Amino acid sequence: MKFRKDRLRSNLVECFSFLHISFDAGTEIVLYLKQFSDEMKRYSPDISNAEDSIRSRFKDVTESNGINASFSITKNKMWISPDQNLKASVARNRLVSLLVASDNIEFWNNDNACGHSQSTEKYNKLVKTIPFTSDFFFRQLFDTDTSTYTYLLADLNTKEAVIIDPVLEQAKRDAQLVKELGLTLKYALNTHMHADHVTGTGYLKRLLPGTQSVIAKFSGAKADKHLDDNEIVQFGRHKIEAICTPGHTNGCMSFIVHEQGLVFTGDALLIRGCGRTDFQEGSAEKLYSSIHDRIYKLPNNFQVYPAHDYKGQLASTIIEEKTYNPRLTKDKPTFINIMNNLNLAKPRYIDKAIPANRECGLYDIPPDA
Ligand SMILES: N[C@@H](CCC(=O)N[C@@H](CS)C(=O)NCC(=O)O)C(=O)O
Ligand SMILES: [Fe+2]
Repeated sequence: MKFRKDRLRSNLVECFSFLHISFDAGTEIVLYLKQFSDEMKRYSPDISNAEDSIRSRFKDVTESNGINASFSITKNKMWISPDQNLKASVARNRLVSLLVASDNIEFWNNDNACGHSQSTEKYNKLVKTIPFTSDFFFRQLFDTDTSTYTYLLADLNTKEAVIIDPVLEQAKRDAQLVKELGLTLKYALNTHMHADHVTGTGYLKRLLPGTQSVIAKFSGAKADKHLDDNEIVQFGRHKIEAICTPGHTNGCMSFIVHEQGLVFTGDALLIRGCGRTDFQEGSAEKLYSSIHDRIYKLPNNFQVYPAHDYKGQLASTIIEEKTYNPRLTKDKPTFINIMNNLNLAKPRYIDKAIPANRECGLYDIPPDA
């Protein structure tokens, strides 16, 4: 059963009170099913068995996302007890964000708003993002020459780390940071085969032996590990889901850390912009679908971390981009027209970067490693 869409509650906390979920002592969450389903029926009168749907869907969503929670259902209440290590606030945000993200439970508001741009106008864009769990490490790094962001993520208990989109010229800096923090670099991931800089992957493999290079199967680049759509990459207990978001290149992927409410969008979705589609296997049409059908299906409060920013912006959220991205608030034909008429100069390092990145950076790396 599909509930109708509610973009009314983009703010997770608001959404939460709307759902009438509240806490008992400890980590227990009580979902007041009766009130919730009454509320649902108010917005969506055709729902007959709202309670059953909510119960079964909630269970599916938590189980398929690896949340250990026990359920007990009384007449009007569903008691959800997440595993003991989960703080109540984290559990609440996580469950609600998963619920909101799920395909089959969508909410509906009374103004019938469902389209991309017009409906978002009414939302609260200032969303509460999901707090990181206490065992999650996140660091954003920057290469000023190519305006590239690199991200270091780690499990603070096991010390296993991954790096996303490292840059050759910054590999020594990144390796030093990994060592100083006492981390072990498991994977160097690339969101795509970059055209504007040489990846630091190959050099990091030398500087930090044991590191494995990772890129999309469809990238056409060599690597130790090739990712398929929806494949999971694990470091410690943390998980990244890789999803295909082609358009800038065929092999572009976005990396999602569901639990922390993060998505690394590479050069698919940039802050108030997007990757160009005029070289490699660029396709404005594919990019439009990747963003609308994949990235925008994430919860509104997920934080967006791109591979580049040329204006000093560090991060965004799904709802901000849905609302303010000047290209992606346009309809598809207009978007395609914009993208096909950007007339950008080719990236300065393209002739060096593409052959090097096809070897995942192992080509011509500095001899002093
Ligand atoms: N001026 C930069 C341009 C880099 C560039 O074209 N970057 C690509 C990503 S590989 C892009 O999509 N840029 C989006 C934009 O410039 O709006 C350079 O020469 O490196
Ligand atoms: Fe790129």
